[in-house]
Amino acid sequence: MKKHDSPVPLYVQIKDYIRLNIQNGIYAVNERIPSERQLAEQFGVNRLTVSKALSELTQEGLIYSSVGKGTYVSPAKIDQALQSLTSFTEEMTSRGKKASSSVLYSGVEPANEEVAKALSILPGVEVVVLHRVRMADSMPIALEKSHILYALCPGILENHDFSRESLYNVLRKEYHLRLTHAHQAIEAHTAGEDEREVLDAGPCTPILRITRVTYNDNEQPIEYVRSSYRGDRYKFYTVLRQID
Ligand code: 16G
Repeated sequence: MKKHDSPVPLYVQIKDYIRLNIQNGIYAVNERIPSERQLAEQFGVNRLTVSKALSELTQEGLIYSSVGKGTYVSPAKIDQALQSLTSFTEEMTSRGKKASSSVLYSGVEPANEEVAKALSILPGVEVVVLHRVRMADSMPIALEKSHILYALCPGILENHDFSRESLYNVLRKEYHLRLTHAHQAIEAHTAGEDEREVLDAGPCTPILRITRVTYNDNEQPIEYVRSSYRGDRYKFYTVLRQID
């Protein structure tokens, strides 16, 4: 099975083997995979090599370990197509998951330089700030820090409970704001201290940091959001077509 003369390092071969077994359903979701010792015997390698393979697969979110109990196959990542402007609630609902949030902070503040630039306003102008941990079926998925020009949605924090309500829904239905398009950037990082704490992540957990500015049909910026998504639980995909 393993090829000692292959240019592909042994731990990578073991990773590929486990990944393939997961993809083919041979190792099923939430089921235990062979132990480090069994894999080491099967591949004729030392346990350190297997341990390296398992630790990288853990970081990639394919498997997880339970102390003293073994290593298990993770549930599939939640994936989001980068094509349409959707809210977290819409994304989760369309997958049959229940969206909820834990509100870490909410308030009205003067915009700092960064927020002012993103929203095309002057620093010091009042913005609504909302920090939420977003959850799918009670599992923490992302930390989102949203900023919206206060003048566009006065009273929003007093009248709504964003631990259960959708921000986009309120902005659209109550404040009649048309959210038509967004500019979004995605960068990879490992979890920082605040992300580790609120997302229940480890120091090596991959994080997708996203910044989004959402506009109305007059090109007016409506919201500026900085999010941190757990890269081991979430993935973004896009369809690419050849330009004629
Ligand atoms: C999504 C958006 C975020 C928006 C939120 C509203 C990304 C990366 N971000 O999470 O910008 O504020 O949805 O969600 O997709 P809500 O309507 O469920 O509160």
